[in-house]
Amino acid sequence: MNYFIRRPWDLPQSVHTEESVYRDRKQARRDFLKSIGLGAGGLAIGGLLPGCGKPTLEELEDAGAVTVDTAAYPAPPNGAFEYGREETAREEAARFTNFYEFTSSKAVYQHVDKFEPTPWKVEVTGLCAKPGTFDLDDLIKLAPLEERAYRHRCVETWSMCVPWTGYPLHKLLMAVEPQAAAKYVLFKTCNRPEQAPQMAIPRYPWPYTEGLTLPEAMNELTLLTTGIYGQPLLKQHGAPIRIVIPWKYGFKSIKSIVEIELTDQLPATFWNTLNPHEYGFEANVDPQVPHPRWSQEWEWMLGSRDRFRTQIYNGYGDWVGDLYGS
Ligand SMILES: Nc1nc2c(c(=O)[nH]1)N[C@H]1C(S)=C(S)[C@@H](COP(=O)(O)O)O[C@H]1N2
Ligand SMILES: [Mo]
Repeated sequence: MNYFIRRPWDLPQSVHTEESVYRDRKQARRDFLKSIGLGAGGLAIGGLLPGCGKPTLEELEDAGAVTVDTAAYPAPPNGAFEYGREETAREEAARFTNFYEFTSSKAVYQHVDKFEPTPWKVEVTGLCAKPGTFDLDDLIKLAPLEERAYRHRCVETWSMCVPWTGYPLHKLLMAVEPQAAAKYVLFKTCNRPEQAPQMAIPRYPWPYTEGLTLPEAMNELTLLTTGIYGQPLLKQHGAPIRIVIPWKYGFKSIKSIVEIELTDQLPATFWNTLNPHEYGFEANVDPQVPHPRWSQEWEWMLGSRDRFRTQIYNGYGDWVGDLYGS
């Protein structure tokens, strides 16, 4: 049997089509439905198209809210980071998310009701002197939380500018004392098919995994993240704890992690396992390396749909260029 597995880069047409063209097509579709006497039904169908019937911020936050201690929020901003463009509206970021454990659509907030991100533990294992299992509360206290204004670039060409709350992952890695043989860091998302509907579909290589080289994981930019917009992460953003790696395509920024393993083996990753011929392990943002099916030269912002030229390392070359000899 042939399965079609929808990946982050298998997009609804709206994403790759100029918005004006797309709107025209939508209007043409409505006109057509009207012409065949399906006007009202046509509107109902139209309501299912992306961009129609937007949920309110309150609805999005209600759907994704998590009961955790909010005493540490908002954390002080780290002045070293600026977007260089406008911040994405909170509701735009919260309604358009990628989280395949729940759905292949962007409306993840509609599918997270059963997800229980508390209590939560993260196990740190493998090639380190002090492996351990950390409760979320202990993890949050391991280093001071700060807020960082980061650009995020999805491999699908959308991008956003959001303030994350967290601390550099190197603080946790140093606490467990990596051994000399450790070359990579493997991250794993929780495995909860009873709470995350799409995890019950076995043709995907669950649980979602991602990986970095140890120097990438130790880089100052790699953020262990517990919050967004000055609040704990919503479920759809990867509550209660995720990694954010702003110079790599978004699929590297793995959500709702339960395990971090130091290893000497190149980690197998979720998307690479599904489709080895598309993006590789490194997945640095690079306008010169097209996706096999589209160019990466441009990106568009959630909400405003403003277009910008894609920057090498998503504009973070000063921070990470020396990892790659440039
Ligand atoms: N576990 C898990 N992590 C994930 C994903 C996912 O499907 N599952 N999607 C990735 C992709 S493709 C992107 S672009 C970012 C999106 O983060 P956001 O939804 O908070 O904007 O999460 C990444 N982390
Ligand atoms: Mo993505």
